[in-house]
Amino acid sequence: MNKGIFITFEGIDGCGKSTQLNLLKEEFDRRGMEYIVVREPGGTVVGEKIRTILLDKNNDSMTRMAELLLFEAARAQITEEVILPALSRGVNVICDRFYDSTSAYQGYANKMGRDLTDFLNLKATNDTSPDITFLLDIDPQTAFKRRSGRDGGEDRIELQGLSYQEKVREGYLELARTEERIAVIDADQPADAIFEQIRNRIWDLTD
Ligand code: Z5A
Repeated sequence: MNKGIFITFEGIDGCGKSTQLNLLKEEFDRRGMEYIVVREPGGTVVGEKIRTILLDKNNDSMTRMAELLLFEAARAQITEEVILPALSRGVNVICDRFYDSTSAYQGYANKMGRDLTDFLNLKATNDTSPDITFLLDIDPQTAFKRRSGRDGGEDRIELQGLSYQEKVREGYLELARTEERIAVIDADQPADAIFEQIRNRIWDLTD
C-alpha cells in the first residue's frame, strides 16, 4: 500500500491557512481521496489540553523554554497517535501548522536557536517530515487587518504584536531558503488564485 501524502500549511497568524485548507478538503472530497485534517497544537485529547495552556493569555509568566517544550509535547502526541498511523494506512494528512512553526516562532522570533528547535523537532516527530509545505507569505499588517473582524479577541501569542509577526515571517523565509519541500506562496492574492497554485503543486506530487 502506498503511504499517504503529508501536507502542511504554515505562515504568520491570519495568513489564510484555514481558508486554503478548507478549499483543499473540498478538492479531495470531489476526487474521492481519503484524508484527515489536524491542527497544531492540538488534534488529540492531550494536545488540545496543551493548546489551552499555550494560548491562554493569563499564562503571561510562561518561560520561552516551557513554551517550546509544550509545543513539542503536543507534537510528539499527535505524530505518534494520529499522523503516522494515518500515513501508514495510505490516508493523506493535511496539517494546519507543524514543526516549521516552532522553527519560525520559537527558534527564530523567540531566539531559542535553530540547533535546539531542529533537534527537538526531530525527536518529537521521530524524523517525520512533510512531503510538501505551503508557506503562505504575507505582510503582518495585511494579515492583522484580515484577523481584526474575528470574534474571541487575541490569544497569548497574537498579543505579541506586529513586530513579532515580522520576525516570525523572516524566520519562515529563512527556513524556506534551505528546505526544498517548502513552497512559498504569495498570500496577498484572492483565495482562489492562491488555491490554484496549491492544487497544481499537489497534483505534481501525486503524478
Ligand atoms: N505556534 C507556535 O508558536 N509554535 C508552534 O510550534 C505552533 C504554533 C504549532 C496557534 O494559533 C498559535 O500557536 C499561532 C502560532 C503558535 N500563533 N498565534 N496566535 P491558531 O491555530 O489559533 O491560529 P493560527 O494558526 O495563527 O491561524 P488563524 O489565526 O486562525 O489564521 P489562518 O488560519 O492563517 O487564516 P484564516 O482563518 O484562513 O484567514 C484569516 C482571515 O482572512 C479570515 O477572515 C479569512 O476569511 C480571511 N482571508 C483568508 N484568505 C484570504 C484572502 N486570500 N484574501 C482576503 N481575505 C482572506
